[in-house]
Amino acid sequence: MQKFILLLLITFFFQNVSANAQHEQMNHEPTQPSHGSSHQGMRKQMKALYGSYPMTRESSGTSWQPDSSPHEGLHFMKDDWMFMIHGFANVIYDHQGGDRGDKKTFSESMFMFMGQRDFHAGTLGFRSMFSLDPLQGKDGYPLLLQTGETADGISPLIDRQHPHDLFMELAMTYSLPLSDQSSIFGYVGLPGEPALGPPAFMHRLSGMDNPEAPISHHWLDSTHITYGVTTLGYIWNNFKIEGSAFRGREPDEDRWDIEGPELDSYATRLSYNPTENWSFQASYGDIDSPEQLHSDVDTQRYTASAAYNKPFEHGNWQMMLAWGRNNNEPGHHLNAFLWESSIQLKKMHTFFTRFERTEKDELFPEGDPLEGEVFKVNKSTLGYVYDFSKWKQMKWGIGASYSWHFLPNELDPAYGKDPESFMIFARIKL
Ligand SMILES: [Cu+2]
Repeated sequence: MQKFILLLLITFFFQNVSANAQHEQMNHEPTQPSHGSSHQGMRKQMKALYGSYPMTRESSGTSWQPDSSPHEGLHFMKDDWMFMIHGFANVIYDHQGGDRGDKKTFSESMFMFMGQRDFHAGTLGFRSMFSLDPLQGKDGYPLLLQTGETADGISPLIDRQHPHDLFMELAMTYSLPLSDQSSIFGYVGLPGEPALGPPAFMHRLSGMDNPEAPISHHWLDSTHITYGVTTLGYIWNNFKIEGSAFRGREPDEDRWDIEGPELDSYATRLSYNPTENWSFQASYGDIDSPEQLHSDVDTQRYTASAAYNKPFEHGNWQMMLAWGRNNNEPGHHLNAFLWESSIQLKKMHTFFTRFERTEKDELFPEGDPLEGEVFKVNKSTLGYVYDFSKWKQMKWGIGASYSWHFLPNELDPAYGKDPESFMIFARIKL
């Protein structure tokens, strides 16, 4: 069964990569993604929240992605307001292999509702985002090598992905143009996303179709749900510099509530979109006691990422390369690298890959002889989604992903030799 799925994925992948290459050859001048003509008219009226650039540049929180990224979700106007809704729900069968593997069927979802209007000389906006992930139960879903957060407030989650909170973002924004090319903006969220890291994985096109959370999540974008965020930023042309004060502590195991804000941590980020297809960011965060179970440890986080998006006649390609480093004080200084890519063809086929290399020191629980040891672990994922029908803006699809884990030999007794995993899923996407 596993071999069969794998073979299917690989066949599809290579067939379409070659078909894709042919497309590119036939169209020397690749065109922009095709929006309907009514859409085009509307697009002119739609402004970005924080500055005078295409609204497709804006991703999660106050982060940027390449301008040429396709529109997501459904837009509509009412009086002076423009609204956007966007979301997905997956039902997933998860099979994680090896001695630490486990199985589970669960759902994963995200729903987003945003609005904006002109207000005095600037743009006022709100952003809200919800997830029914808490239905997964407090211990989330099995995911080999994943670490971070807790299910019970006593022991850490190991080889499991924590569920996201019901309230992922409730934020207000305001931006004021200073000239044609520049603006200042403010963002306040409870919860919200501070100016740290690349766009969160479920919001970047290169990562959103992959049902698995990255194992480098807590090196790159784990602050995307933070209870208490204030950000101030300045945009000049294709540059953005911003600073945040936020709560360092990650969300606790009660996933249904809103936690109290605090502003004990700081982050700053520089973003640059030199052309419509590229987006770069570098950021630094001084995070106060992020982990409930290691409350004496502070983390300095460095991240840098490059995202590339390329629309072509019948599809779109996006990829991202990212590096994250956690300097735990006291503790280890640990690096993570991620490369991911997603190709969509004819709005029907999506092929995605992700490669990660992460230094982990939390793979063994307290009391284990290997507790606190650092291991360099690698994971590669290949996946495919087929969206078989579309009703209005709603897409229905089925997909699968397959992952290989390449581990140092010292981990063999715990994990078995290089375990493999897969997920099969059905989804609705708006
Ligand atoms: Cu997360």
